[in-house]
Amino acid sequence: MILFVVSIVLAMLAVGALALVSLLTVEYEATRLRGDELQATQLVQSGIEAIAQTVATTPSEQAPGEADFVPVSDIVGVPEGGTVGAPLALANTAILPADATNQEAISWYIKDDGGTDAYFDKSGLNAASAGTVTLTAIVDDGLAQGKDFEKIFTIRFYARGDANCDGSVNAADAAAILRHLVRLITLSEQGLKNAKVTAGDKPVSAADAARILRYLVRLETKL
Ligand SMILES: [Ca+2]
Repeated sequence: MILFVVSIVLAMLAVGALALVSLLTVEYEATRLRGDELQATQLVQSGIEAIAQTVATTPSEQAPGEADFVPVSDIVGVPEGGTVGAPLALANTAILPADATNQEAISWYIKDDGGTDAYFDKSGLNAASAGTVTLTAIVDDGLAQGKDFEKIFTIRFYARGDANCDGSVNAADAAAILRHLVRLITLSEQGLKNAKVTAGDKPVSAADAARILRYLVRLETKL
């Protein structure tokens, strides 16, 4: 009987010891895993920091010379008006800023001739009749390598004889010329160009007013 009791006690002790060992093992394993997890987290964190550091210290990629590139900001000096039959030179246009990297010639295209039958020749822009011409000006690689600068311009062409620039040619234009000559009014720069309907380099005179009147009564077929 005593032996039996001892056996039971021993057995219980053994089971208890086994349970304790199992418990300790589980605890140890859990601690080890937590350690691994912590280590892994630290590794990830240091990796992120290393990448961040690399990004911060690596200069952004630039093509050679790109850092010094000065983009075109504008094209100036484009005339706003012209006279039918008189080529309008675009030679006085300029690219801004003056130190823009790309100072290549400006390419001009007729975007919309506005019914003027406008065309370019070596003298400049020509229009066969009055109206507004829309031009596109392009500087190749003006903004950056492979990126053009582009701007739209409108140029109004006036008929020859339209001294007062009102879009039609009539007796009022002849009168305006005469009034300008006696300094009652001052014709605009464009008006003076339109008013010059006689040949030669002489300034606008009464002969131009007379020619307009002759044209209006069909003594002249064209101005
Ligand atoms: Ca007029």
